[in-house]
Amino acid sequence: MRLSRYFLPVIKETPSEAKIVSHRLMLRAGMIKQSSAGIYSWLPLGFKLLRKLENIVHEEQQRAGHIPMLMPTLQSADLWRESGRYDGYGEEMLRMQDRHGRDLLFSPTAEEMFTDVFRANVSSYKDLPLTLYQIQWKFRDEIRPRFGVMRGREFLMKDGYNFDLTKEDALHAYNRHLVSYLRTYERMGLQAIPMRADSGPIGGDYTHEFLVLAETGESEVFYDSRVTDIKLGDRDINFDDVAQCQGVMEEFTSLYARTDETHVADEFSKVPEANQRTARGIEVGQIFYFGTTYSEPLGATVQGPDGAKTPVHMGSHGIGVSRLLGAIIEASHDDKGIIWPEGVTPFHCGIVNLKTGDSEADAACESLYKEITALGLEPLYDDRDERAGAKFGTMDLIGLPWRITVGPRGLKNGVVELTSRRTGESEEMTPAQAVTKIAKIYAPHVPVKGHGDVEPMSGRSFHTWM
Ligand code: P5A
Repeated sequence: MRLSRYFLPVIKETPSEAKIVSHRLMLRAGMIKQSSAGIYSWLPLGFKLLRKLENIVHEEQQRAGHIPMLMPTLQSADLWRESGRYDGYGEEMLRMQDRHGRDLLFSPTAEEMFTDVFRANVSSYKDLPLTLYQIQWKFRDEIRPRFGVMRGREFLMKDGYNFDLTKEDALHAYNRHLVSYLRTYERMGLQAIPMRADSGPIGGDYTHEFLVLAETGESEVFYDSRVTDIKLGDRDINFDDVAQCQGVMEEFTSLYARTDETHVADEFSKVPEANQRTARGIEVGQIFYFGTTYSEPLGATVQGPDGAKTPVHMGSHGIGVSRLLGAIIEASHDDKGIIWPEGVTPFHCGIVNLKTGDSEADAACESLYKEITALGLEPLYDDRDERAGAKFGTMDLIGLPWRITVGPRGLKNGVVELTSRRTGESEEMTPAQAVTKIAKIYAPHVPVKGHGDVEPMSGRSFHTWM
């Protein structure tokens, strides 16, 4: 993308309404614009990032064997009356009527809808196990929407629902989700710690929240510091392997780690004192097992091997996709702006032309642009007729992890400069060396067909399907 042809309305001033750094930076970097309280327009850069996160979530969901689909945002109140949640859900549910006076609601979650699709189409245990998911907008009329996309009223969620014959099978689905969520967050450059939590209006006894530690987090958390040493890394996971998924689950959840809702001071005191930590965290996901809470009232049954009809065991699992953008920025920024991890960056590198109009500088930038694009990567070329300082400021603000700076003086010696946004370190090299280095940096991040056994969406490589 050439910056002169993009739409990137960056803001110089610090927006006064934004209380936390991620909200400030998302406004300043031209990613979002508030439309009304807790509701945002996603400008091109924000939209591109949202799609990047969605791609990672899709890939990891499908790697774990889960099947994507899409539900409507508006749902009939009758379904929610069947489950008994319509009256109980309270004021967070946005309710409305159509012209015929029928009650509708904007989906805050979709347990009922998925259970309805299931009961209409599945009747035998032979079709199980089954996990369906979507990435779709949700609406919760939060009493205090705040911190930008962190606590929005309209927000993007990945929500998945598993249907299993037995509790045991459903607990494998629970563990499989826990492992696949860990992979998802790690690919986004985040450490999200699974913590015991409260199930709230979703219900059930088994639930874990995933928390990213950050001072600006809304949840108070208590944990054994040794949990932060456990990483999934690139170990090989077979998501059908019950014992392996359970093993990973136990490894990540056996140390004390709880949100304030489930915190027990007595138990926490048994953690060696040097390891006791109290901190704040951002909830970026939550998984539940709730058995037959929805399948029983909605009549979602299957015929078991013995011929008897039994309600299916279910769970649901959510990732706050739009909130994750805020969480990544909270975890990765400095006083100049955002620092995107390579796995999610909206453009792979910036190209800054120090002297637009200089024929040599222009030509060198053009060929860098072409060569990097030919690698299947997306550079952002600042070809505007602007001061170098303004160009650097924009690149630092929007946080591309790598910048190639091209100017007439360097070109006289045959070199350009490659700068890391994270460390600020620069290295002079030939343009060809810069291209090779960029290719090497992104080699593990370029999604190619045959990545695991995941089919790219709509037959195109994931990073271009938007
Ligand atoms: C699981 C999926 C559920 O709704 N039903 C379907 C279950 N879980 S949850 O924990 O309530 O929400 C899942 C994730 O969505 C994000 N989230 C939000 N993000 C932005 N603004 C909000 N107001 C908001 N509310 C929830 C969180 O990341 C949460 O973990």
